[in-house]
Amino acid sequence: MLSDVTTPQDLDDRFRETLAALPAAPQRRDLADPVTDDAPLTGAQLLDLFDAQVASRQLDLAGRWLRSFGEGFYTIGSSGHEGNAAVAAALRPTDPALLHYRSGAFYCVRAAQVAAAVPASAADTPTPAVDDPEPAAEAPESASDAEPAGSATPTGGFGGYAEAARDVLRGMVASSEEPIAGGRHKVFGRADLAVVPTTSTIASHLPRAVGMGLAVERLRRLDTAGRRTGTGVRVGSGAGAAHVPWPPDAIVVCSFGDASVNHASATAAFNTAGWYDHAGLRIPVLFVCEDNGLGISVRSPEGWVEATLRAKPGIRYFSADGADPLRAYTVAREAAAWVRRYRRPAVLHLRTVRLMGHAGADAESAYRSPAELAEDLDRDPVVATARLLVEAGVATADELLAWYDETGWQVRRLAEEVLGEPKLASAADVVSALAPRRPVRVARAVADAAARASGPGAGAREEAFGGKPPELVGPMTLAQSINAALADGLLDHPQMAVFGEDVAAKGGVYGVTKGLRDRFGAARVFDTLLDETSVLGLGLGAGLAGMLPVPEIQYLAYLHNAEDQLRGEAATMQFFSRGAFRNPMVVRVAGLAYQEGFGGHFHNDNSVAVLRDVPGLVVAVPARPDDAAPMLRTCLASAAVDGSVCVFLEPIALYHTRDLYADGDGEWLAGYPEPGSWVAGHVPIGRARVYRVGSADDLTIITFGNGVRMSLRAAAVLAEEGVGTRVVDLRWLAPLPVADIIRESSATGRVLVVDETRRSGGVGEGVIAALVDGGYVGAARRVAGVDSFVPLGPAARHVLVSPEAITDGARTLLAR
Ligand SMILES: Cc1ncc(C[n+]2csc(CCOP(=O)(O)OP(=O)(O)O)c2C)c(N)n1
Repeated sequence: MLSDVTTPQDLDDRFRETLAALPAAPQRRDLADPVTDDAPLTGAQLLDLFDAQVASRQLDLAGRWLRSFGEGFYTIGSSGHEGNAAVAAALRPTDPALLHYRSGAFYCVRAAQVAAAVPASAADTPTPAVDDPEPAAEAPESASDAEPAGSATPTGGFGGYAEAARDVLRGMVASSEEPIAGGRHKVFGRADLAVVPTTSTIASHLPRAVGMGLAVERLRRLDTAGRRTGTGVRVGSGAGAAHVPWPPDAIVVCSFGDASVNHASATAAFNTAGWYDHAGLRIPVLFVCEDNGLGISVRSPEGWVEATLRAKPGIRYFSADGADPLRAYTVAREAAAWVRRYRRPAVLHLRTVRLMGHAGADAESAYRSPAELAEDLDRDPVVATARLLVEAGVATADELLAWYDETGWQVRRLAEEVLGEPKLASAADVVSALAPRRPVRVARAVADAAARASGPGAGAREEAFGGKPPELVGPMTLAQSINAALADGLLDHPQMAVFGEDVAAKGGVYGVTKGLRDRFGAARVFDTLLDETSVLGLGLGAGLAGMLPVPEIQYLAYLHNAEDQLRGEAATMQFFSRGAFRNPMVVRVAGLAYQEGFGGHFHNDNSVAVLRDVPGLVVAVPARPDDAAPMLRTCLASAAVDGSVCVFLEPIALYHTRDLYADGDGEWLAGYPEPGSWVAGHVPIGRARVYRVGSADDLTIITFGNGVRMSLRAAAVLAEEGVGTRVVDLRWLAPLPVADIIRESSATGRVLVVDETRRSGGVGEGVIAALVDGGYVGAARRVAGVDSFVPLGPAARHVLVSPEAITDGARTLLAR
């Protein structure tokens, strides 16, 4: 009897009752024959899809069972969505997939495909969609119309799914042996399956999928000289070479729910895919919307999902009912073939139901009627596949039920096995995968880059700089130095690309990227559309595909509306994949205040709190031109070597600053180091710079960014009063140079923290905390920005740290 909540028992009972009542077919059908006369699948292939669906269903039931005695920690399941098995079967196992948490059957099929290493099938025949429109662009010649693909070919019963089931169960019990996240989260992911883990944040993986599509296509086009290795492709040579993990004609697939369609990240991704398509760029992404009509308890208004998905410019719409496996397979195959052939984005709208609620603790009765729940049960896709198999004479109901029970038994046996496996045992275990740091290798990479720049790459370098390398140009500003270092980076890393709003044609709002497009071409230096979520998403996907992305966020204030792409996506990739996947990137951000006479808060934003607490993120703030170039080199090397995600926060107000103490002194300019001195001038992550003024014995000022220049000026005033100061430029806000902070503070016993960010949540809080934690026992004070947004015009001075506040703070400290 159905209760007003669909329980695992209800689902199981209904399955048995329905199957038991199915009339037997008059005769058996040969497994090698199509299921019906015009079916795209043989009996064996459909049986195999059924097996994957049953495995997924039994995993959901096992998840609830594990939870019931406190051994399982995750009950969001795929029940009702098992139609997605047909989508997996329509793709190649080498197509990178970013999966919704309800794509369990997809995952099972993919794992079985790879386990069986199926050689060939009908799954990917080149036929374009039946109602294929005229292609708007050339169909790429190498779209491998006759390539083999994974399929629903039988994989040998549950054995084909045992590995997938074990993976999923390990995720549920948070086993440290889970293959991708190692117990850090329950995700679908495995590098050998080309399944990239996604987070639980709705739709946040979609901008990345678009970025992957862009990168896959771009690298396919670069792969002109047949430089393939294995299933992937190697592009470039030397240290900058990228191993692209997917074949050149791969397409990217990402799945998500119907409510997710409305999320800003999703709309950003659809828009960006459409925008590029409109502009003639190819993005081979298949969006799969698994539409169960609900987002937890909120209904998608009738017809809305179809209306909105159909209306996405540049994205071709396909739809199918997940409870009709043959049709779902046919349409998924058409959609995949269309994307693969034309390298253009499409969306597959897969109608599903949701069985057993949103998750284990969800009491559906609060918002759904018993009649509605019963209707969903009638559309159970696993029952639908079983019905088809029985009606076609492929199997009897008894055989399917026996198989269902056998699978259930095997899944629970595996569950019992894995629940005894070790969990992550310590904080060190948990963070071990977060963000590897190998400073010696990074230093070596910088040395190698220097050797190339002065050796084999010297000619290309000279040419790229128009015959005059930057070290011969004379003293440079911060902006010029960053520009030259970007050029050196582009020369040394063939996979590096610089992109963002206005970076190419204009060369950046402040001219920092000026001339780079002319020198390195529009494929490597390009303008993006105006959407920071997508700018970062492009970086995320490009990094994953083997590129070295250097996206620019035009102003710090505008990073905040896209911040999840950095925090939730970029910074977690190694954490949730134990380094199997990485998204190296160096995000350049123009920021901080003190732009005299320009803008208010939005162009003078001084909030970095949101970056400082992102685990593993590197945050660099170069204050001087002679730090900017080596720090940028370090960030690029660290991204290449360790997959680091770096934010390179550039103080706008210092971009074009020339003088330090007096007009015309040119003391804020610096020459660009020639490659021969890059090793000696290497700046490791987390090392500060110390300026000694006078005796340097009386006071330590700890600061960064604009504070460095103001503090040096203040130190000069104090020197006239006989006070010796050491000014410590942190250079790195994350990780903070703790050892340098403690050492330089202890040397004087008096510390003034000059923090241009806000008093609350600002950098100074971290410095003071580091002093306390490090056992510093001297005096300390802090001057910091007021807890306010920065107002327009001269009023800004009321809330920002001033040179006077620094000297006043210093005198108060010295008077103690
Ligand atoms: C950005 C974000 N906001 C809220 C949530 C909480 N949440 C988890 S699942 C969910 C509903 C998603 O519905 P849908 O996209 O239709 O997928 P379904 O669960 O129905 O398959 C919500 C709101 C989240 N995970 N991420």
